Parts: sequence; structure tokens; C-alpha cells
Amino acid sequence: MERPSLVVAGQPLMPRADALTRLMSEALDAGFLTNGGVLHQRLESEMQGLLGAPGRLVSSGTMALMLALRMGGLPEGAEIVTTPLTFAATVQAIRWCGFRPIFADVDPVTLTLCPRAAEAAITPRTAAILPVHFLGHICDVAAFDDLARRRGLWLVYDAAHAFGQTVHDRSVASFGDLSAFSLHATKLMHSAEGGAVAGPAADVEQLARLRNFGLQGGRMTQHGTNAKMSECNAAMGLAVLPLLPAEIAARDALRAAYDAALQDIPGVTPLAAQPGVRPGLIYYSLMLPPPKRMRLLAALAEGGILARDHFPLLSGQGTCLPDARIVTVSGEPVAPSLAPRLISLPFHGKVTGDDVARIAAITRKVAETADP
Ligand code: T4K
Repeated sequence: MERPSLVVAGQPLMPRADALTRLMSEALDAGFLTNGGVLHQRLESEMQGLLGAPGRLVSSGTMALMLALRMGGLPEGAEIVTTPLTFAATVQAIRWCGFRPIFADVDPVTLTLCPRAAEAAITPRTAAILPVHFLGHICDVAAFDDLARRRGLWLVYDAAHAFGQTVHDRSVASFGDLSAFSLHATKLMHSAEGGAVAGPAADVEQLARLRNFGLQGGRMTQHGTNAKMSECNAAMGLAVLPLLPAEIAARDALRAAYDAALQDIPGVTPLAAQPGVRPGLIYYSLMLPPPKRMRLLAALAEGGILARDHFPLLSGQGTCLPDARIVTVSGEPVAPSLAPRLISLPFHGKVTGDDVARIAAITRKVAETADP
């Protein structure tokens, strides 16, 4: 039997080659390939409009997190309270800045950092909180704003999964002190590699210095790095921009199609929509019991569909993060039992109605087959 062509989870939005070439030729004509070229400036201004907050472009979402943490002026070795249910970049950024991640438990419904557990994790060494809008589920922003204000903590959101989302019509970038966005190819809005820091506390002059070696007037005045975005990446970003409205419409329709096709499959729970929150644009995720989840991943792969087993729990990951402690307010943490139940389905404009029907049929078969 002929195999259907691959349907992958994170297919990037691909601009036309001629659109990219036209943009790149502007950079070539201007004679600047990086260090704040014309394309970079244009994309930066567009991004601030899209995010509804002042901000700066950087070379990746990881760099965005690091700069956002550095903007807090936190003491060396400070503790940062965060979630164990996220991608490696969240804690790698904390560690690469010389800070210490302290894990607190997540809310069992939204899968995002629980504000009460985060408060229980605060010690005299805590300087910041770093919640993650995980899989497009938006954190309890009101509770975190209140917590950060009461305890005098820097509040950075990892918004890598939340581009384009709003809470009661307010951009996610408007909450906390700063938010870090990823513009990696697997995100909706992307520049192949790239990121952005934005938010109410975005001192854009200082962010521009931090991403450029901490230089001011040619002199090193602060703890900077090289986090600049090149003109090649900015060209990609600008070429992707006009494709966003159609892609967003396609993803909204795909979410509705998945919801309808998967709604009554026993033991399979698509992540619930949040009241007042514009649904996520990067992931469509399900929860199901761990043995079935592994069988579903294998059955989908057999059918030419590459779903993702997002995301392994970060606490206790070998020598890198040996401390498996997760602070809770009562009893056992829930995060370790949630991580092995999560799966993200292909979620982009090239997924067809037939693909959804096939994915639903495979999911139903796995769900209804008795465990061996
Ligand atoms: N915070 C959070 C919560 C994050 O999830 C991330 C990144 C960050 C911070 C940091 O942002 P960045 O520093 O990365 O900007 C991907 C991405 O590299 C990473 O950006 C992302 N999160 C993470 C969740 O996933 P991989 O290693 O899982 O991607 P890969 O190569 O396995 O590709 C995924 C799927 O997409 C596959 O089915 C293949 C397909 N694909 C991928 C690429 C890159 C394509 O079809 N074409 C492509 O060009 O990391």
C-alpha cells in the first residue's frame, strides 16, 4: 500500500522565493547585512505593532528570555521560580544567565505555573518569576501581576507559544514586566531564527545596548551579549508577515475541525479553551493515558503523521537539572503526571480536512483498543 506523504507537526510558514529575493536585494543594495539594517528596522516596527507593546528584536527566543531576565537587574545567583512543564530553553536561559531555576507546580487544567505554588516557592533569594504561556494556554496573569507586585519580584513571561494571543482583548505582551517571544521557524510568525522582547518595562534603548555587547558610544557599559538579528532573518520575517492573516484563519478552522472530530473519543481530552483568551496559534494538543499516548504516536507515524510528544518534564533531567523537587501547596505535584500524557498534533495551514479525518480515525482506534 502506498504511504501518504508526511504530515509534520511544525511545518514552517514558507514565503515565496521571489518575495524573499526582493527583500534581500534591498539589504544588498543598502550594503548592510546585520547591525540594525533597513529590514531589521522595518520588522522591528511591525513587530511592536503586532505585539501591541514596545520591544526589540533579538536573535532567538532563548536570547529574548536572557535579555528579559537581565533587564531586571537581578543579583548574581538569584533564584527564579518557574514551571517544570516547558521547553528546555526556559531553564537554559535562567542557567545561562547564572540564575537558579526553582520549580513550582502547574495548574492541572491550564498546565501553566500555579500562582499559589509559585508563591510557596519564594525564598529570600528569589528575584523573579518566569511563568510560561504553555502550548498557548495563558497563565493567570492577574494573579502573577499581584504576586510580583506584593513580593517585589521581576515578572517575565515566556511567550514563545503565545504569539498573537490576547486576554480580554489585551495583548499577552502587555502583562508582567516583559515577555519573551520566539520567531523560530516552527512558530506561526517566524524569521527562521529570531525572537523579540516586549512589554510594559521594555526600555528599548537599554535592550538595544544589551543585544549589542552592552556597548554605548563604543564603550562597554553593561553586561551585554550578541543577540542581534541579521538582515537575512529580518527578510524572512518580513516575507512571512503578509501570509499571517490567511494562515491564522486556516489554523482557527483547523482547531474547530479537530475539536469536532475528536470530541467524543473516550479517554482523549483536547486541551480546553480558556474563557476570554484568544486560542493559541501554534499548537493543538491532547491528553491521553501514557501507554495509549505512546501507541498513538507510533500509529500516527505509521500513517505518515508526525505528532510531537511535547514536552518531557524538565526537573530531574539527568546531570543538567538533577534536582527533581517541585514545590506544591499540597501533596504530590501534578506536573509529573501530566507531562507523559501530552501530545501535539500537526497544526498548520497545510493540514487538510482529510488529514484531520485520518488523524481522528487513528486516534479513535488507539483509544478504543484495549491495553495489552
Ligand atoms: N520557550 C519555549 C516555551 C519554547 O518552546 C522555545 C522554543 C523557546 C523558549 C526558545 O525559542 P528559540 O530560542 O528556539 O527561538 C523546536 C524549536 O527549535 C524551538 O524553537 C521550540 N521552542 C521547540 C518547542 O521546538 P525541535 O528540536 O523540537 O524542532 P524539530 O527540528 O524537531 O522540528 C519540529 C517539527 O517541525 C518536525 O516535525 C519537523 C518540522 N520542521 C521543523 C523545521 C525547523 C519542518 O518541517 N521544517 C523546519 O524548518 O525544536
